[in-house]
Amino acid sequence: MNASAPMVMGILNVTPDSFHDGGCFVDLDAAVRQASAMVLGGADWIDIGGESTRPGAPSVSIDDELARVVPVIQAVRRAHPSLPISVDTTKAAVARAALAVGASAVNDVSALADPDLAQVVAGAGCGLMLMHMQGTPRTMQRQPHYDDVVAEVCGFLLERVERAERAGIPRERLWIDPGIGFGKTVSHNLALLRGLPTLVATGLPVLVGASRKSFIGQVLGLDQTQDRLEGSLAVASLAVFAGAAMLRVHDVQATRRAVDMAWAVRGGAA
Ligand code: PMM
Repeated sequence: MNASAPMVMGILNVTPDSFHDGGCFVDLDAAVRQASAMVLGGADWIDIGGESTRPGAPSVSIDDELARVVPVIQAVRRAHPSLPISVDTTKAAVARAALAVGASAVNDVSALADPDLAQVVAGAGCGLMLMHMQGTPRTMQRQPHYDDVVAEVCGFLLERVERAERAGIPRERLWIDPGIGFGKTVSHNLALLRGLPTLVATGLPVLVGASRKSFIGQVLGLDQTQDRLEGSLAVASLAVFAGAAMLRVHDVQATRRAVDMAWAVRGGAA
């Protein structure tokens, strides 16, 4: 069980096409202002990404991704010298450049699909978030299938944890994430949220990213991502109750309050 209150990771997508905030923070000043607002709202981490992973999204070249994320990480680091910053990338070259300008961890939604990424993380001595995905963003929502979604996602993540450890990344620097919305139907997502205690029981810190995702829209009948705050807060609160260690969210201040309240009801780590 976590010893301290769960953390809140604020999302900063510097992409033209992310599903909720695409295009909002492409400008450098706007990105830094948003990071500062999230810190003020109670963010423990800021996750900076330059490649949209929404279903069907086209892939982005290394050069384009570097041009998007490196200046933003540099500027956010300058404004917040001790803020934990993760770079949301699947590419070793992008991770290397991001770490060189001040990122503190790599958030890899492909969980080491790039064989060089583990070496980069091991060499930098930084943290690594490993997320489960079935397929690729281009194909993942076509016909996701599992016999036992919780067992399969947990087994996959433990295999990737082993791969990371073999590459020289100590377990203490790893996070696992069920990958809500990545190759999952609504019922797979709900089953994974109900099954979070299975992931928590691994002893690894569990990161959950459900903020404003489409399964919330499908459950509540809300097409617009702008209308999904309450659903997101409900999921965040329940994830905290189940033992999640960090929530990756768009709405930092609201989530911070929901998380702290859920944590108090849970009785802290007790
Ligand atoms: N979701 C998105 C992107 N990166 N990283 C982790 N670890 N977990 C997630 O659930 C996750 C992620 C997609 O959402 P976005 O477009 O809002 O960034």
